[in-house]
Amino acid sequence: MTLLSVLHFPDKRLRIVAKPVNKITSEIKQTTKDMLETMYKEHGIGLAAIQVNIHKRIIVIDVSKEGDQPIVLINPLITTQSGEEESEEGCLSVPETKANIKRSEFVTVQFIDLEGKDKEIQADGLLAICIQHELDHLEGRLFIDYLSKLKQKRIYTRLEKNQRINQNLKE
Ligand code: GNR
Ligand code: NI
Repeated sequence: MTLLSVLHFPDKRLRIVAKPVNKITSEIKQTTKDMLETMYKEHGIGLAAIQVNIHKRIIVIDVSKEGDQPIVLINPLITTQSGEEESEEGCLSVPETKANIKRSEFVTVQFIDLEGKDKEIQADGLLAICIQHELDHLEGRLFIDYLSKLKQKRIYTRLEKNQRINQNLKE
């Protein structure tokens, strides 16, 4: 078991477009375990591999109250979406920031599971929102990209300093 460290905006590595997984190797399985452990430890409901500096199309999600219903999605693709709803989002990669974001209300997502089998989930509510938030990460997108330039600038100014301090601590 390994806790992974989560990249924080404005780290440019959060903008890298993730590559598909070709084969479910033991390394991929280990990565998903480490991601789940990291997500639970950070009290997140989802985590995309890019957030832990792994640029592959892997997502883990658990929106259950007890945190006992992990979902692993590999190479996920939204095939249908409908409706619209706005809700408050946060992101482990954008600390201390919340914003209302409009998303589709219902989504269907196709993916492969850890056995390499094709799967499909139909989601609504928080799961649907989380799936869309995580799929954005795979394209190098963050929820704050939907905000006005002014709001983005304020968030940047607030977080850029921390990022610099953290960088210096590592060196
Ligand atoms: O923990 C998280 N909570 C959350 C709340 C509303 C909408 C999306 C999310 S995902 C976020 C974890 C995270 O950053 N995943 O990428
Ligand atoms: Ni996020």
